[in-house]
Amino acid sequence: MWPARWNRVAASRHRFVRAFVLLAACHGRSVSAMEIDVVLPCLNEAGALPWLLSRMPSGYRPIVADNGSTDGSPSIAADHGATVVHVPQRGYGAACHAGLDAAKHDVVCFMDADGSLDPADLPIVSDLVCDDLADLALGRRRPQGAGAWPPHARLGNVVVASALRRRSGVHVRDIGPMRAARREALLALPISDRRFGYPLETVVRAAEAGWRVSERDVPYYPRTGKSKVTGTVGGTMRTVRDMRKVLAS
Ligand SMILES: Nc1nc2c(ncn2[C@@H]2O[C@H](COP(=O)(O)OP(=O)(O)OP(=O)(O)O)[C@@H](O)[C@H]2O)c(=O)[nH]1
Ligand SMILES: [Mg+2]
Repeated sequence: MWPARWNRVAASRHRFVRAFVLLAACHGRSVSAMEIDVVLPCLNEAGALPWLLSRMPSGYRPIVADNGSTDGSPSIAADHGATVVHVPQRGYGAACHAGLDAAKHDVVCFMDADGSLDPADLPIVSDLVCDDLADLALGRRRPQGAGAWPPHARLGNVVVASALRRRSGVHVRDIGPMRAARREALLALPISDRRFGYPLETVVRAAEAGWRVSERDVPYYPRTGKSKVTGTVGGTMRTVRDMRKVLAS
């Protein structure tokens, strides 16, 4: 007969091993089972990629999901050690989703490839998931310096966040581009948007699935290169349209 005491010893050993694996994953140790994928949607970000990819914390594996760049972004990304996924379908969400499909590790992060976020800050967000404090962790953008986040984009974000609160009961102040979650759980969410509604739909579907959604402050810098979305009227209107569609769904 297996003494009950041994069961207790085996159970506490299991808990210790699991805690070690989670801890090591969060701090980016170099064992492959403890690595974290970082999906970087990319459309002509050649100017930002070298800095960005040199700033990945150890254990964070960049996947550049390229949306048909014409400025050499894919080869720059590969030269700087990233896995490159070529995504024929245009759209921020299409790029994010193809990167997620290519990810292998248990925890996956997302962030823009335009130099507006520092990869060194990824653990601020991913630790919430690794430590099992959240199922979906979001980085709340805190602008650093003038031009990091234009006033109309900030206002739009406040409106979307309060509409999300009313619709889904999720209390977040920003639907930001830095996110972390567990890969298999994310793949199981029915996210259909493939454009700029993708981050919002991720939060909406996560809330519907009963996920714990949390946010932490992350610094937000002026992007490298020319603004494609928030700095243009057309880009802003497209984003508003995509997000309204998600909120109405
Ligand atoms: N605009 C756009 N960005 C894409 C696309 N596919 C991938 N991306 C990438 O998605 C990320 C977010 O797009 P950004 O153009 O930075 O959008 P934004 O942050 O809302 O606005 P700006 O930085 O002001 O242009 C960047 O890393 C882009 O390179 C696409 O089809 N359109
Ligand atoms: Mg940007």
